[in-house]
Amino acid sequence: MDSLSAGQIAEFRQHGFLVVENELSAEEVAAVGERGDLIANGQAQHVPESSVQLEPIFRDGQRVVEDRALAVRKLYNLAVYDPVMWAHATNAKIVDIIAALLGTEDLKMYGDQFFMKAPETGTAQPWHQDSASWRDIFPMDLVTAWAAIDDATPDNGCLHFAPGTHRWGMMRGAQSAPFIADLDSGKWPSVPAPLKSGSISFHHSLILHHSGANHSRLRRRGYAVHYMRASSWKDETVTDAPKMPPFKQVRGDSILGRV
Ligand SMILES: O=C(O)CCC(=O)C(=O)O
Repeated sequence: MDSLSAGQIAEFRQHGFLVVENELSAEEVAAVGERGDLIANGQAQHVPESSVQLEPIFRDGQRVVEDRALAVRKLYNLAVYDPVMWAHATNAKIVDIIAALLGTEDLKMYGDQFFMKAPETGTAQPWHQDSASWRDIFPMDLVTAWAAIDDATPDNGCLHFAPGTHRWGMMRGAQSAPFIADLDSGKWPSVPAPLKSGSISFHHSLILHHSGANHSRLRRRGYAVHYMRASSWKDETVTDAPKMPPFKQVRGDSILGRV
């Protein structure tokens, strides 16, 4: 059976994102959630401390909390070190969908981020395009699988997407500011993407998206894995893009001279 219908692929191409419900089992979700908490608590020696980023109020000492998992904003570059996260990144259910959306079985992981968004203190993620950061990777046609570990709702800071904006090209700083103002004022439409735990949203690397602060008493953890074609090319002359660990093959073949 195909991982996605033709209608779902057309929806992704038109809107730049797609929600797939009930993709992960409760066991798969628990494994990723527990491993994320372990890493956030500094109990996984195989993951470097540089993969842990605290929320600003905990970083500058304004607030303290006993359970460090509740002070972490995000964890990143986990799957290159951790077998549980790598098992998730290579989960055939997810990779089949990525292969259908990117039109190839030759796939690499660009990176991964575990967004912790703790109750009451988890901060917002402003409107952005992922490829505006990953501007050394061409074509700018990567796909993120964002897996809900907890239920994600408008109240606890679920993702919001601006449908169709992945067709506007890459914009940075002043170039995107007027459109972000339009999104904030409601002049241009955006939609929340609430997800039940175990559901996954897939989004294009050029779509404008954001998430709100967590105003609730519930956690909103989400694990995002970013995928690209193995035929992608990295422009080594771009020096202000994130410094990433070597890109791991997720499926299929690597291609000489490419990422
Ligand atoms: O989880 C969030 O709050 C932000 C996620 C995001 O921006 C992404 O996965 O690209």
